[in-house]
Amino acid sequence: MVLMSPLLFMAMQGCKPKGTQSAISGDAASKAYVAPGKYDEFYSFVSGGFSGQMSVYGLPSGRLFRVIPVFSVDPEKSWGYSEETKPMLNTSNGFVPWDDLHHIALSVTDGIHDGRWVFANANNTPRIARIDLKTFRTAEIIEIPNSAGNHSSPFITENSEYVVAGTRFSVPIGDKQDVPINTYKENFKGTVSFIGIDKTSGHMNIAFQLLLPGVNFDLARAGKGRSAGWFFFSCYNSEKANTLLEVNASQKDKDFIMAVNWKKAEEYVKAGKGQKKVVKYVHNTYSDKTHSATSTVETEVLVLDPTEFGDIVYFMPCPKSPHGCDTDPTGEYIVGSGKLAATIPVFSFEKILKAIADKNYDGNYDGIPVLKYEAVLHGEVPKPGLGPLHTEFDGKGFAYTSFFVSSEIVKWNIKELKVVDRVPTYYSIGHLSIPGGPTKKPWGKYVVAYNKITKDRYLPTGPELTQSAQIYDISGEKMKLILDFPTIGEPHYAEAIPAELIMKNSQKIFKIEENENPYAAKGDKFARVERKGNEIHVYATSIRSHFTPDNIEGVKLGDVVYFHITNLEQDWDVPHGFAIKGANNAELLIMPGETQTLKWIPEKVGVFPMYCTDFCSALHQEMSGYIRVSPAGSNVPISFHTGNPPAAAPAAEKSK
Ligand code: K7E
Ligand code: CUA
Repeated sequence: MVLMSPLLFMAMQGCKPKGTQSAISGDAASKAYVAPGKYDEFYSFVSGGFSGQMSVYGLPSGRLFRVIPVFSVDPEKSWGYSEETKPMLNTSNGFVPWDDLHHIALSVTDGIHDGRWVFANANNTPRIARIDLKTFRTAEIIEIPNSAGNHSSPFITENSEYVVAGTRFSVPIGDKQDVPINTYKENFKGTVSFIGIDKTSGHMNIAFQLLLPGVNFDLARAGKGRSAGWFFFSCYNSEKANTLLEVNASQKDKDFIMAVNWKKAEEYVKAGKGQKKVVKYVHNTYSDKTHSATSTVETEVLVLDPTEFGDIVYFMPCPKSPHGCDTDPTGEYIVGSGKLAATIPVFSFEKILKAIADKNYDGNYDGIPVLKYEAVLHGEVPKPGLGPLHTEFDGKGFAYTSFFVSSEIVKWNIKELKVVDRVPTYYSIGHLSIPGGPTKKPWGKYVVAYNKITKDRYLPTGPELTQSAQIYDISGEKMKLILDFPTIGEPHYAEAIPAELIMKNSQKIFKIEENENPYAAKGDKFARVERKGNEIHVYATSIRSHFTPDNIEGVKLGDVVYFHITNLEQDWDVPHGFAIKGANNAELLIMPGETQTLKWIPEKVGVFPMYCTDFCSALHQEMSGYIRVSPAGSNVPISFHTGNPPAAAPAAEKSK
């Protein structure tokens, strides 16, 4: 029988704070009020967890603006349903229309948000996505080979040189894949991948991977300022357990924070070091010119084994099963949040450098030097709370740590390691987010709690409840709760950025003359229907309030019909939709100047209505048409029109 410590038991359960009614004081709520027609001060990008999506809210109002499909399909926008977007969800395991999205990383220049892209991770089938903030659409997805449970990801370097992706689960790597699970200790390895980002286009490529001991990598942060050439990763399961991890990976008093000198690793890569390993992974990009995605199979990745170099990777002991690993705005302090620890250890970058220079080691772990805990420690925050998870910063010398078990946010002074304030959260907070909190220049003002448990906070909706987020004003000395707002599930990390950094670049339309989709009809006169064997290609246009063509005949059972719809509008906020009765995929939602394609395989003989699904004008209900499907072998010729029918309708046909 396995005994469990009371702390471990509570860590699993979470616990309710005393006095569950919210303590909203005075006019606090007015701080979250954004009057009708007024804009929010910040955009907040919130991970969607097991929905595979990302959602966009305004702060401080908590209003929902957009749900962006990332690793998910979305019938509203036809993401993953239209022929143009399907390749975005291609992987080495085929089409994967779901994932578990935990973390957000906004692009930065000189450590400050620049509003260009937001990156997100897929845990389950390891991938990183880049979303273009001009269009709020997923522009690129790259699969991460030699990884399993891509949790420690994506985290970004000070000038967006790299996003990193660390594997949560260690796995057998290389040719020998079919091994007994109980050979974990000899055969299982961890990796972290450094994914290069092109400065202008944002395009990603896997620059190199580090081959590492078989621990679980949990979270990470890049250094800043003086520590900008370094990366820090939290690791648990240094026990290398492969079964009943809740007990077997909680044995040691300390696990590790791993410090990586990525500038050094980069030098070795430039000098031609490392080994190219053959491995298949998929890389998908979406073009706003062709309005379609391309999926490419990559076959090679460069792997560095840090034990061959000795000066890339170091382990720092960290109590106990660390989850969050966060660097303060100066880059000097690294905060480890041991979810089973009773303190918060804070490491000093200066001391890390000194300990390395002095070779102040406490032996090694699988050939990687372990730095002495006391030598690298700035200090511990004593008795801060129970179950620390994540830390953000306000840029005024304070850190804010979330505590899952004691269900609170604790504000503490980084230099003096003193707790200065604490507020309860409802309930069991996971991540927290301060606008600019992970950057060199936090914008501050608010901290948002993303809670793991909702219980009695909202009207019940059956067994599954909405998700519970809470906004606190942090402009004064004391944190003040100003708003509860529900979110779509399940939020983990979020990042918020001043609205003007994104608004100024927001795209309104796609220029029709720049549309390079090979199936575009850039004007009514190009609208047509063509047969190629059993494929019917409908090149249609949409404009308020009709389709051209809107009457189509000559389709037969056994045909595959492709509706290529080009929206000719050139005004902001005039999408047209397209749907056809019996289609077993989704509608299309086509932005001004864009072309999208719906594949339809008719299963029945008859006449099928099609219509615009987006209320676009006073005559939106009139925006419709018909397509006729005849039996296989019928002699109905292809014909199409809008308005006046063709002069000569086939005579043989009329008598039928
Ligand atoms: Cu703490 Cu996956 Cu970032 Cu959730 S993780 S809370
Ligand atoms: Cu177009 Cu409604």
